[in-house]
Amino acid sequence: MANKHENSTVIERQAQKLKPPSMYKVVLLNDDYTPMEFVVAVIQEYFNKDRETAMQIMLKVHRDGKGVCGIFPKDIAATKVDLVMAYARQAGHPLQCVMEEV
Ligand code: TYC
Repeated sequence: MANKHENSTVIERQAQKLKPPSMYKVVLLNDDYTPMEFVVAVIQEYFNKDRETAMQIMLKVHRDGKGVCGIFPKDIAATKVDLVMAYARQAGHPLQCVMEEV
């Protein structure tokens, strides 16, 4: 902030107040129609999980209704959601993918 006083200008140091960017969980939701194998493939391909981890996440979603596939900065999370939703629609499945602020 510039502070004018008797022909002199003092530039005061701004307090450091930047927060680290918010992170977002990318979450898959359960439904009754999307094949388990499709969900496992999605988790492997879009979230870089091995087959065993992808199977565990899929089964957690199937049992509990939702499950976290990864945690990312906002723009990356939004892109993952868009890509997964587009892939599911193109394949004709009602799979839902959403993001939640951590
Ligand atoms: N419930 C689905 C079935 O029995 C499988 C499924 C798992 C669907 C995870 C969506 O996010 C999901 N075929």
